[in-house]
Amino acid sequence: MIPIDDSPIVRDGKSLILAMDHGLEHGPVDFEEVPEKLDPSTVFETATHDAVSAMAVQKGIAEGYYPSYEDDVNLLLKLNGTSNLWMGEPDSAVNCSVDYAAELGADALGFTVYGGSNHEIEMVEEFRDAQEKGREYDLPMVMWSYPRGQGLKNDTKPSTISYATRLALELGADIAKVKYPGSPEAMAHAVDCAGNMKVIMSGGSKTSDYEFLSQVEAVIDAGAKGLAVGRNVWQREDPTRLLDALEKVIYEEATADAALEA
Ligand code: FBP
Repeated sequence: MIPIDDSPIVRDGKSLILAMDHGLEHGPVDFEEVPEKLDPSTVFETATHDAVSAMAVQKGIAEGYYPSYEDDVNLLLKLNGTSNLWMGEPDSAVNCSVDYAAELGADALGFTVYGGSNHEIEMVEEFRDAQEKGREYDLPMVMWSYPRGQGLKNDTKPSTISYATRLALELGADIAKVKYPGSPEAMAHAVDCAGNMKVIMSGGSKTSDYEFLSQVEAVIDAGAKGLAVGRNVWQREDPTRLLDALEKVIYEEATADAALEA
């Protein structure tokens, strides 16, 4: 296992990863209400906030924009991804090699595994290659551990999320990013199932400041080590205000109320 606490993508044992791979995963629809965010530079600017420990992007965005931000932003290169145009059983094409991610200046790697998909076997084999190659560069691996497919589509039930964290531990992830399983108790169990591997919560679609911060507070209380978030930050008119509050809730373990009052 990589000494993950020494990684630049971890601050005081926690991480706040700003994700912006939505143009591939969901399509331009996620930018309809914030068309200015179609320009990736605007989100890289947001990622310069101290609360953000890494920005997760696909290869093309890294190639085109990261050179201007490499002094101020840590790069998490997402190695696979798939579009919403794909209608088949959940799968994710490997779009970037570990060698090329390292060449682009990556500080960490990201990889989706859809446990339960008909493509699980191939995805896990691809994950194996990326994880082992990443070890040669000391690049930590963040698994987007999203069981889905067949009878499991978009499943967030507690037993599934616990399986997602355990699967990530056993396959050699350094951090597992999972959906919220519906309650702090369920998140605490998912964290227990992960052993000494860090679990972070996936952001989800935009909610109110209070609702979102309260959920983050609850998962931090449950032992999660942070967040990988996209829309809940960059779809906001003032992402900095929310990042100021997230910094308090995640790294200082403040309550949502206290973070919003400050
Ligand atoms: P959000 O916080 O906006 O949900 O982003 C996190 C993320 O994992 C992104 O990296 C990715 O584009 C998206 O969610 C995928 O979510 P889903 O597969 O559920 O549509």
